[in-house]
Amino acid sequence: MERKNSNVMKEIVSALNGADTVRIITHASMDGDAFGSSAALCHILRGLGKRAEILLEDEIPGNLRFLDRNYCVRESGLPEEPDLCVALDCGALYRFEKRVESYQKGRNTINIDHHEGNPCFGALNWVEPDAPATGLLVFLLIRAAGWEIDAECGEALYAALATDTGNFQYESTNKECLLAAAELCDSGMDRVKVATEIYQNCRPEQIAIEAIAVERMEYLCGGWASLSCVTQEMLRETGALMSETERIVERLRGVRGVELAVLIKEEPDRVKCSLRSKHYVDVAAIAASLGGGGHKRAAGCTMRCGLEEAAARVRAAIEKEFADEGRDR
Ligand SMILES: [Mn+2]
Repeated sequence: MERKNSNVMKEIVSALNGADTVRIITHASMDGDAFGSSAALCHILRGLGKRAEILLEDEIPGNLRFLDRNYCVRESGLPEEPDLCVALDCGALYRFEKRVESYQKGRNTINIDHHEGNPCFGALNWVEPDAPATGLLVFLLIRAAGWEIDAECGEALYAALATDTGNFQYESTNKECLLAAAELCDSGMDRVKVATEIYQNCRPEQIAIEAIAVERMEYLCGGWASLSCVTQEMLRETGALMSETERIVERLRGVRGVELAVLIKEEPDRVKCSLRSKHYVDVAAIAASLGGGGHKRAAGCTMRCGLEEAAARVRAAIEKEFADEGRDR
């Protein structure tokens, strides 16, 4: 497939080829695409004899730890100014706010991403909002460079594609992505292992908090929208971690008739909000109106206020969307 950004892809390949030290950064609260695409690139670069690391600011979610092969550091082991810093799957600098300085210390900086509205904060930017996952861009990059995809790289990229497409269900799942997944099956990776590690590997604490959130779910706008929350008290009560609440919003969207689903998450110092839509609502626009961003069918925002105030703002945004939507019909 001819890509509109094939020139920048070539420039990125030559920047990677020319670098000896590479710091990879992905967003905080990593998901499978963030960590899978980072692990794949780190593995490839180390295989090429380079010093590469993934610099983290928080924990790797339990169901993604199988992808880590000592790629991650919390204190950089590289020179303060590495040859190259690569941001993967980061729609904006605030997605890795504690490491912005480390990123900008790179002699050269690259930004590879698929979030709408990415402000192109790198020196070299490859941003494709139509791509279903950053993992697909990393796959295309590796293939264009002629680097070999072995089993370890294959499973990391497959994890990236599978998670960001909701197991190849979302409308972003295009033919190119399915062909890439098929090609990754030739890498020798164990596709079933990836699926069971990621999806059939929950701690009972996770199931417990999912149950409470589903029980507390409420319907808005006559069942057109669904809303629930995760509070600090629920985390204490169940022993679950915030990273174990990622699937809840998918459950909320899964209800027949629901177009828009929202999960409000109370963190110690702020409130985060995950938004999903099924067919047509542009949740990236709603998230943007609340100070966040993302994709048309999956987006998020962070609010510096209490849970009650955040919930009120979110409800107002949902009701406004429903009213506007009714006017269009
Ligand atoms: Mn992604």
